[in-house]
Amino acid sequence: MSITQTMPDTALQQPTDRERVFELFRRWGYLQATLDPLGHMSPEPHPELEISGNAATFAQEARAIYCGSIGAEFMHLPQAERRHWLQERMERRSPKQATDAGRILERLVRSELFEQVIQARYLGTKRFSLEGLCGLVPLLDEVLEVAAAHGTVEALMGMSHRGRLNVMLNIVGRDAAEIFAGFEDVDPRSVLGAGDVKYHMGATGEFSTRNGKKVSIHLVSNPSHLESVDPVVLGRTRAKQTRYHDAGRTKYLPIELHGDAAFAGQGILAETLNLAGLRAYDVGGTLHIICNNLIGFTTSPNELHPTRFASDVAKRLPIPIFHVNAEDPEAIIRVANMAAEYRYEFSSDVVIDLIGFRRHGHSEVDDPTITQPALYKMINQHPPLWEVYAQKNKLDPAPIIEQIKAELQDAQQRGKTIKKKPTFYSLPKYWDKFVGGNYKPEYEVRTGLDAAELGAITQALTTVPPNFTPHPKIKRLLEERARMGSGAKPVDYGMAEALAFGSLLKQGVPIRMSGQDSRRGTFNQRHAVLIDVENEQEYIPLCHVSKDQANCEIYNSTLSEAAVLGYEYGYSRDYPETLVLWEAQFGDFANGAQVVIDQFASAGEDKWNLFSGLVLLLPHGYEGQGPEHSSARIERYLQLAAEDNMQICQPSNAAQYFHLLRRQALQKWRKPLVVFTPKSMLRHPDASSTLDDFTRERFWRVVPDGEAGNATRLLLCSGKIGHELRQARTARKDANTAIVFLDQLYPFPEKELAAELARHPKVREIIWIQEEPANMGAHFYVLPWLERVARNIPVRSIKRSASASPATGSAKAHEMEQKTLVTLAFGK
Ligand SMILES: Cc1ncc(C[n+]2csc(CCOP(=O)(O)OP(=O)(O)O)c2C)c(N)n1
Repeated sequence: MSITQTMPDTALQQPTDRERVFELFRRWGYLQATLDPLGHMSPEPHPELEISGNAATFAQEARAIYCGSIGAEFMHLPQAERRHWLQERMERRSPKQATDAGRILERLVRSELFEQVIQARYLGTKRFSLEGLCGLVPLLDEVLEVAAAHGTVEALMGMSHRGRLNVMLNIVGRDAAEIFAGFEDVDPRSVLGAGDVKYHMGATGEFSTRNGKKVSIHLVSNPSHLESVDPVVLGRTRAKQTRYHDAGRTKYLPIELHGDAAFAGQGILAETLNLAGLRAYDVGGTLHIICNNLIGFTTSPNELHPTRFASDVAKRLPIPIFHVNAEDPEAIIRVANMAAEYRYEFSSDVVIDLIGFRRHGHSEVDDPTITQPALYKMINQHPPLWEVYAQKNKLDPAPIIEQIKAELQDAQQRGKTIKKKPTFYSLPKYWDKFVGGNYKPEYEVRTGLDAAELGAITQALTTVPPNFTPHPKIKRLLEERARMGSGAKPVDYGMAEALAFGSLLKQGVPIRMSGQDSRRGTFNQRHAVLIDVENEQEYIPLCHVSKDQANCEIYNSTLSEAAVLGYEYGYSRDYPETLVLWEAQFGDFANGAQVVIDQFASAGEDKWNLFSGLVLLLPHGYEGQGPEHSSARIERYLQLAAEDNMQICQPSNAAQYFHLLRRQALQKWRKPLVVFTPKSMLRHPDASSTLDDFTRERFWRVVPDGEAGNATRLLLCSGKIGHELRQARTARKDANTAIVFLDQLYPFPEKELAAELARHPKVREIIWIQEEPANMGAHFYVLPWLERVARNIPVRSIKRSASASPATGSAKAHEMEQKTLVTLAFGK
C-alpha cells in the first residue's frame, strides 16, 4: 500500500487500511467529485488521493461514494458525532430514499416549461430564468417533505431574482395566472410612485407534501441588494418561533437561497452566518441553498472568489457543505434529504451548493456570448434537464409536456383577464390591530403614568434577590434610581428608559433589544443585566416587574450592524406587539447597515405595503470625540422621510424619551422610529426630568420655552445644543431669546410649532441652530417648514461651515467651534 501521507496514530486501535483510505476520501473526495454538468470544474488533483497497490480497491470503493455527483465537506466539523452521522449517511449501501421518477420528471417539466412560455410570450422582459438549475424544484420538494415530517408548519424563504417566479409557482403554490398578469403589468395607476418589480415581491402560499401534509410558505419580500434579505428571514423566523412557543425551533424553518457570486462576495451573508447558534439570534439552523450557475452577471468564478467553491466562506464555521451536480436529480434529492435531516438532528446550519449553469444571459435580454462565447456554445447545445432525465429513466415525457403546456396556456389566458394588480401575499392575523399609512391624530395615546405606578415599577427595578451580590457601583446606581423613581431626585435617561421598558412589560408589551454592548450600555448608562460579582450570575430586573408581565429580551449583539439590524427588522415584521429596538454603538455606525435602512425600514411600506415598528437608537451629539463619534447623520434619515414612512425624533430630556418609547409601543400606528439618543447628556441635570414630567399626558413634539414670553428672537434647535444655549442664556442674563426644542423632526409638527410661535408674539427673528456642518444636520429640511410656519418673520440658520467629515478630531478645536456657535446664536 502507498499512501503519500501517514495518519497520526492517536487512536488506541490502529485503523484498518480501508479505514485510512476512506478517511482520506471523506476529507478530500469533494475536490474530485463530478459536480458540474458541463464539465468545467475538472477534478482537482490531490496527492493524498493518488492511492495505488493493495489499497487501490478501497480507493475505488471510496471514490464511488465521495467523488460522484455529491461532494461533501464535513471533516472540518470539530464534533465527531456530527462527522460520524454524515459519514454514515454518505456511506450507506442503499441510501433509503423514495424517489419517484415520474414525479421528478413532472416537476422538471413544469419548471422548465414555465420559463419557456414566458420567453416565448414576453420576449425582452426580465424574468431571471431558472433554466440550468431546474433541479432546485425537486430539491425544495424534498426539503419540505422532510420538514413536514418533523412537524414544521411553515417555511420562511429568502431568495433573490434567479428563479423566483418559478419558485412562486412551483413551491409557494401561487396561481400561474397571477404571475402572468404581472408580465401584462396590469393596473399601473394603483402603484404610481410605489410598488415593486414582480421578481422582488413577497409571496405566501402552501406546499402540499406527497401524503397531503401542508406547509405554509412565506417567501420574504426582497430588495435588489443581494443577500440583504438573509438576516430578515432569520429575524422573522425567530419572531414566529417566539410567538408560537416553538421551543425546539422545529415548527418554523428558515430556507435561504443564494446566488454563487453573491454568496461569495456579500459581507452581510458572512455576518448572518455568524448569528447561527447565538442565544440572541438562534433559529435552530438555516438551510442555505446556493443556486450556483458558475457565473455572476458577466463575471466568471475565477474573478468572483479566490477559492474553488463559492461556498468556502461558510467553511469557517462548523457546518457541513454539500456540493451536488444539478443534473443528477437522484443525487439532489439525496443531498436535500441529508441536509434537512441534519438541520433537525443538530439544530445547525447546512449549505447545499447546487451546481448547474445559466441557460440565457443574466436577464434574458443580455447576450452572454459576448463575454463567455465558448461556454455558451456548449450551453446552447445542451438539452434541458427533463430531456436528459427522461432518457436516462426511459420515460416518455410527451403526455406530461402536453398536459402542462395546456395548463400554462390556460393560465396565461386567465392572466390577461385580471384587471387588478395581484398581491401575492396576505398579512398574518396579528397585523389586524395595527395600521400603516398616513398619521392621524386619533392614533395618539396616553403615555404618562401616575406617581404610584412609577414607584411600584421603580421598586421592582431597583431590588435584587437576597442572595445576589451586585458590584458596589451598581449597588449605588440602584440606590440612586430608587431615589429617582420616588421623586427624591431628577430622573436621568437610563432610569427613564428602564421605567418605559418596565411599565410596558407590566402592561403586556414584550421587549426585544439588541446592539453592541447594549446590556450594560456603551456609556455605562443602561445596566439592564446585572452581574453577581461572586459568581457572574445574571439578574435582569426587567424580567421581575410583575407576575404576568410580558417577555423581555436584551442582548449584546455581534459586532455587526447590517445583519443585526436586518434581523431586528425581520423580528418586528412578525411580532408587531413587541417593542423591538436596535442600538448602534455610535449613531454613525448605522451606515454599515444602510441597505437595511434604505431598502427595508424606509421603503418597505411603499414597495410592499409591509409595516414595521422597529426602533433605531442612534447616539448623536458633538462632544469633541472626533469625526466618527459625533454625528448619527440626521440628514440621511430626513432625506428618506416621505409619505409618513417613519418617525425621526431627538428627545431633549429623559421624560421625553420615556414618553416616546411608550408611544411607539402603545400606538397602533406601526412605523419605524429613529431616535437620536444622547451621550454626554445621559446623566446631565439639564436633560434630567422631574417625576411629574412622567405623569403628563404624552410626548411633546415641540418642547416649549416657558421662560421667555417677551422674547424678540427665537432659537429653534434639536438635541444637546439646546441645553448649551439655555445655559448660555442664563449666564448672559438674556431675556430676549426664546429657545425651543424640536423633539420630533418627522413627521414635521407644523401645528405644534405654530402654537409655540404664537406664544412668543414679539419674536422678530427665528434662527435654526445646529451643531452639524452646513452640508449636514437638519437645517436644509427644517428651513422650508420654518418659513411656512413663520409667515412673515425672517428665518435663518447657524451651523458649522460645510465639511467633508462630520466633526473635528481635536477636542480643543471642537470647544472653539462650539463657543463660536453659541456666540453667533446670541448675536454677540
Ligand atoms: C448588492 C448588489 N450588488 C450588485 C447587484 C447587481 N447584480 C444583480 S444580479 C448580479 C449577479 C449575481 O450573480 P449570482 O449571485 O451568481 O446570481 P445569478 O444571477 O447568477 O443567479 C449582480 C452583480 C445587486 N443586485 N446587489
